[in-house]
Amino acid sequence: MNPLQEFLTQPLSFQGLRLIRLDLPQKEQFVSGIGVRNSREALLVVWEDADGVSGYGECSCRPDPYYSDEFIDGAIMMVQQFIVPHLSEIGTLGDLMTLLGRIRGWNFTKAAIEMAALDAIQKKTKKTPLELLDITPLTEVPVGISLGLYHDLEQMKMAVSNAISTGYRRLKFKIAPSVRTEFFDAINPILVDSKVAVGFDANGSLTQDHFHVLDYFVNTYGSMIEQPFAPGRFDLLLKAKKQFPEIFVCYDEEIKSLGDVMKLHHLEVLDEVNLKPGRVGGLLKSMEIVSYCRDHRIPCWIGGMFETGIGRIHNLKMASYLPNTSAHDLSPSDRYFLEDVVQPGIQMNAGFVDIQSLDACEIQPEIIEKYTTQQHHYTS
Ligand code: OSB
Ligand code: MG
Repeated sequence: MNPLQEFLTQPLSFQGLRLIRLDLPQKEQFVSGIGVRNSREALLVVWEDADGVSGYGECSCRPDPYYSDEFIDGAIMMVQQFIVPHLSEIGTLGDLMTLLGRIRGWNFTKAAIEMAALDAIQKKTKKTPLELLDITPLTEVPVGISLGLYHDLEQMKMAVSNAISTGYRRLKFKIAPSVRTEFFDAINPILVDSKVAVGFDANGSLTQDHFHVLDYFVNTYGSMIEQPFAPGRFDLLLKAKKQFPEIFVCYDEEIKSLGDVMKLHHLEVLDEVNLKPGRVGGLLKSMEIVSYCRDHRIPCWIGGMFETGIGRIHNLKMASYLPNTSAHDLSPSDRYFLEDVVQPGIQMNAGFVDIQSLDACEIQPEIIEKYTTQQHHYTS
């Protein structure tokens, strides 16, 4: 039996499943090609096993379908109608993976259930499938920040100098057709001086009419451009690669499976992967992508969805198994929320999160309760 097959035989019992919807106030408004956000609606999943152990997961899709086709109300309905009715039949982790594997799509939802179940297993056995990657994990994970679109230059300058002085290893700027390139002309000296790595994320907002935007960022910075076009527009990717041979393209929304990674790789348009474990259906699926990227020397880093501390800690642990990455979009808690659901919040020191320090971050039921807007409990 291969090691993963063996891991799937781990016993997993089902007693109850809780879905908890929260609305967490953000520290600051965040604007991107997707929309404007002032608070993070989040969906927590708690797996309760027959021995009274609770595993925590998070479904990190947005409340609306503007990043992916999943959205929170849909996720709740998916769990209620197609997952909960079968949970009593589960005896092993493999049984759960079979149940989830039958469902097409709904990756964030499936990932959250898997995350909660794996958390329960880890609490009992101290085992994580990540160990099967045969990689010595990092003790400190390098972190980058994702900065929104700015409509005020002074505000943008302030955000950039704060991010640099906080120690972030990479600054990723949201871009869109409406982006003010003259703002970038103005901050360029600050970026050059700081020598910090930069990247640009269009969230799929550019079309054939916006090649001048690409031209500006490729020629000014020669840096990574994340998801320039809508997923599936390989024609535009091929055209951009031809027109700007030095362009370095990273994919986010485009990649929902290992097959998507392979297709882009075979098309020779894949320079880098932003891996969001939720977007590809969970940790086990992410591990296949991590292995493929390692075998083919494709840079791969972990992206974020403004998760609460619960999802972010799981993502940071995954990131520790990517030893050659310059930065992940996994900022500390105080970057996002007035109050995170884990306390102390996730801390960053000089641009790194210490993995061991995460053991001190405890889930706070009273903070969860304070921000809960909706709750469901299903029992066997
Ligand atoms: O495109 O990476 C993205 C957040 C929500 C949806 C899409 C994206 C993002 C981010 C957030 O950029 C990064 C983070 O969590 O720090
Ligand atoms: Mg992105």
